[in-house]
Amino acid sequence: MTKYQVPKDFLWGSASAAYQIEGAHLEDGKGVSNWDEFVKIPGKTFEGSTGETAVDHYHRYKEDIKLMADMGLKTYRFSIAWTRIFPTGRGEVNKKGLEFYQNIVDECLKYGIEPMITLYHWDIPQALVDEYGGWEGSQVIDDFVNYSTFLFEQFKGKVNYWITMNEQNIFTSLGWLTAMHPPGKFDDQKTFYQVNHHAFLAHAKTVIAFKDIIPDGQIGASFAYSPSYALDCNPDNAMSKVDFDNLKNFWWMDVYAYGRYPKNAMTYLEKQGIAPAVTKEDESLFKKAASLIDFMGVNYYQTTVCEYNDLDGVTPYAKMNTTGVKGTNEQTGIPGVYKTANNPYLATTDWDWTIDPEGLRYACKEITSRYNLPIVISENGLGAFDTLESDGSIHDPYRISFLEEHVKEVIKAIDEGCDVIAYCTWSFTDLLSWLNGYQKRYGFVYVDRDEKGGSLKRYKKDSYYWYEKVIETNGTS
Ligand code: BGP
Repeated sequence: MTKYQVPKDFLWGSASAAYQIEGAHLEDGKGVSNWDEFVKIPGKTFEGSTGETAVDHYHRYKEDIKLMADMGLKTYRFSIAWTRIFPTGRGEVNKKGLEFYQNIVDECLKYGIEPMITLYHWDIPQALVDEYGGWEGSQVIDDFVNYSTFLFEQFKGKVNYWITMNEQNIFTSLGWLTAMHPPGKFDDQKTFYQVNHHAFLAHAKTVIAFKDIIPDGQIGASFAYSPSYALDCNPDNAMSKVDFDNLKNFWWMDVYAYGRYPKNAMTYLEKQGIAPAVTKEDESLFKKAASLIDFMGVNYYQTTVCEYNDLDGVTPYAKMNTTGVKGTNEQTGIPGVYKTANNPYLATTDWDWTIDPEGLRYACKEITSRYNLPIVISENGLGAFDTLESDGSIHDPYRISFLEEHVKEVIKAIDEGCDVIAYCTWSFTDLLSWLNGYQKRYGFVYVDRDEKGGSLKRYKKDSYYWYEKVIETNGTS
């Protein structure tokens, strides 16, 4: 593929999340999560799609992991549903739930696949939401640490790679600003920042506890990183990029990696009266955790173009294209700070996401120069409509070329000094897209189902064979 060298032990992988893949939403003692409840609200998901059955990974995990093994996958990133372990958030362990994840880990290890566990991929026990508002209550910090340390004890010696939070920036923005994720709150900025502060503390205390239990293990958080470009060299537009980065990127990454909030962003929030309350003890926990993390997890899908926003009415609450009808996304922004713009140089997907492979190298270089940390690319992929042919084949050249271009940029980033240790595509099998239903497909393996259901039979797409070759040749073909 390229002349650059990928380290021998590079982790070529794929990722998933419990609610999007497992199904069996109330089976074997599992408790109710915020998502189990949220999807019942009419109009919240695409055509009312839910993860009740999802793609039935709960019952078909052996078949799915065998497909991974046949492909040669080096790592499988998956999340644990908190409600399978502690159905109401804490207390007695649900043995069957724990057994399910033990089986997944053992199945991976059997084939030499490195398991990579995400502790929180957006499904909090509903009981904790009812009790103290979930992430809104500071009690969540100890409950999360209790849940995480229990898992560290269970899996030490078997699982080396751990991710505390998946896309804290996304689940909090969609949950407390745009009302598109649970708890479905709109424009609640003060709570948004407080919720984030709780999540940062939960992350920090978890990282500190981890190092006591699995000192040789690797831990980090996965951030949805959308690197930004200024629209042009107009100083107002250039400044809007700086402000965007401080408020929308570094607000999270600086806490993970430096253990502090970016000062300019904090000053802005203080002026708005929406800054979180930060104690001296919080600051020292952040600092300690930042000194202990092993990598920055990056979920990369697209870049953002920033333009100065002269109070023209573009708000953070723009409509998102959740239907796959091109051209239905609205620009977003913060009045007086920035607004987003289309990138005239780049094509977009059917869901209006810009396709920017070079942006991934840009992300890696920015992280390397700013934080000098190893990088786990924990998600990257193309959501598309796929067609199952009558002979059982799925021809997805668009996915192959999307991934190929991104992989090339990862390899170039390595060549330019970035310590990228893993690349996980989103996703291995098709699965539920939170807001876009089952029609938006990401997998190497097609699952025969739509919003209403289906046979759930698995079929290899052309991209499956392409990635198999990439892994086999360690990125050289
Ligand atoms: C990330 C999430 C994943 C996954 C992916 C694709 O934000 O971590 O869970 O959903 O994006 O997004 P979508 O399903 O909206 O296309």
